Amino acid sequence: MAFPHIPRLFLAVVVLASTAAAPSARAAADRPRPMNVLFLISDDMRCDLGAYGHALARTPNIDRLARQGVLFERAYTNYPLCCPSRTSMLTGRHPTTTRLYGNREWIGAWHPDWVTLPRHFKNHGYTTLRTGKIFHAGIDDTEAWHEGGEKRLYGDNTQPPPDPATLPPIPEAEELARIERMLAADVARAPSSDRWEAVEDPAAISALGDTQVGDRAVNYLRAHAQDTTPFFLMCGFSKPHSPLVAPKEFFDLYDVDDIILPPDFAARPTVPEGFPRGAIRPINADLFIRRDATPEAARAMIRAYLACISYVDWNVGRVLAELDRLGLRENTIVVFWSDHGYQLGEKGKWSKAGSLWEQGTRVPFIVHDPRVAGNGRASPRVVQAVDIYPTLLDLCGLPRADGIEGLSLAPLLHDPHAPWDHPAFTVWSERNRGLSGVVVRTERWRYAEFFGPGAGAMLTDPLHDPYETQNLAGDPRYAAIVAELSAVLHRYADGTTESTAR
Ligand SMILES: [Ca+2]
Repeated sequence: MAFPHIPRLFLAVVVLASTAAAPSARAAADRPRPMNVLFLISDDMRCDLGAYGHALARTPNIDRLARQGVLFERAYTNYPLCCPSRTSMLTGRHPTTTRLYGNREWIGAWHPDWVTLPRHFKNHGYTTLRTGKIFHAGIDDTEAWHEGGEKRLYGDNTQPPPDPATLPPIPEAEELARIERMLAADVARAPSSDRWEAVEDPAAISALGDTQVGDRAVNYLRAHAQDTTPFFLMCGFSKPHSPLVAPKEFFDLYDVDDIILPPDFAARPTVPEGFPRGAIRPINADLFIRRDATPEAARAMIRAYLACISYVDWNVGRVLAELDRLGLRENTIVVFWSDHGYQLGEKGKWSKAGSLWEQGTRVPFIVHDPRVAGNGRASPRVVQAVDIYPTLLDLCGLPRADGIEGLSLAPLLHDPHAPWDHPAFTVWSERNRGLSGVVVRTERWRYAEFFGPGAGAMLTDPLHDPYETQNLAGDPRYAAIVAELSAVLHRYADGTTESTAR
């Protein structure tokens, strides 16, 4: 059913209006005006938002959107890295199908017949508008947009990665030697993005990337508010991705002395006792790269991350304010989503890359469709990024594109507590040889397996152990849960995992 969520009153008005009209006019009147879509994306933002219960985060605009729409409490990325996550979401296919695991690949080179989300809307009469980071920096479905498409800089190699089943396993000794070389590398090679900065100069603030992304979104809304065709506007902010640069006013919202470090804070990446080595990469990928995090430096970095979140919130706020000012809210579906989560010092990790932990995989996800009955409520159900594509098609009454693997979340937008027995899956590939880790998330449990070097299993209890300090996978009391979730995990991942043969 395409519109299970349209209020009955609305349908009644349409029916009454149509009975008085001439047959040809009636056909047009029967058809509700297509909904616009405003899809707001944040980069590397975990659920440190007021709406998600964070004690310090100042995010009034996203919080307001959450009160207006449906907030998903358990939404997960399918891959904790920018381009693979976005490629999966924008093609409506799991990473086990895309097999795109890196930041320099363009899915269209491997699968020119796959229709991306913006292209599907373009093909069905929408004006498609892009501002900011959508697929990835240097990667774009250039032809999918009426305005804002950018030249691709990477990813025109048409060769997808080889089938992992055809590759020999990496010997453990070789893997350990690789890690040793990485750890011994020159610290000066850490990128300049490993830092924070509070910007004060007004001209510099105007020139910040996300300020410009928000300006462009506002300008698109003004230019297309009166169009007879609906718009599909994607707006991708790049914060709180490193470097943590934001206007000083957002740093001033936080006192560094209020920042409390996580209970499993460590100075450097640390595999907790009893967990598989593959669960934590030995070197951070975003912040504190090849350098220890002191408690003082860690608190300053977390404050900067929160400042960047408040800066994104401010940008989101002015785009939504323009939507309201133009009277577009009632016929626009607004989505807010982040491409993956992040670890801020938990287990010594400062990144998302390789994180199959709750902090790395859980994302903020809010949908406001003015027509649905669930608005103003939160959904505790487990949903995943691959569901976004089919959901938007369903809400907009567009046909389902071929090959789409996700599920429409329209039933949960209508009733956020409706039965929904679908786990979420997040995967990681360490060397682009197949999957080196998979986690399955149910409402009750998190269960992961790691393959190849550092292999092992972990079961954690997010209800009683939110920082995931106890691995229950080897505890006989949980053997039945492990067996059940392992079977679910392998049904999902079979044929794509790295060989564990020695
Ligand atoms: Ca990202």
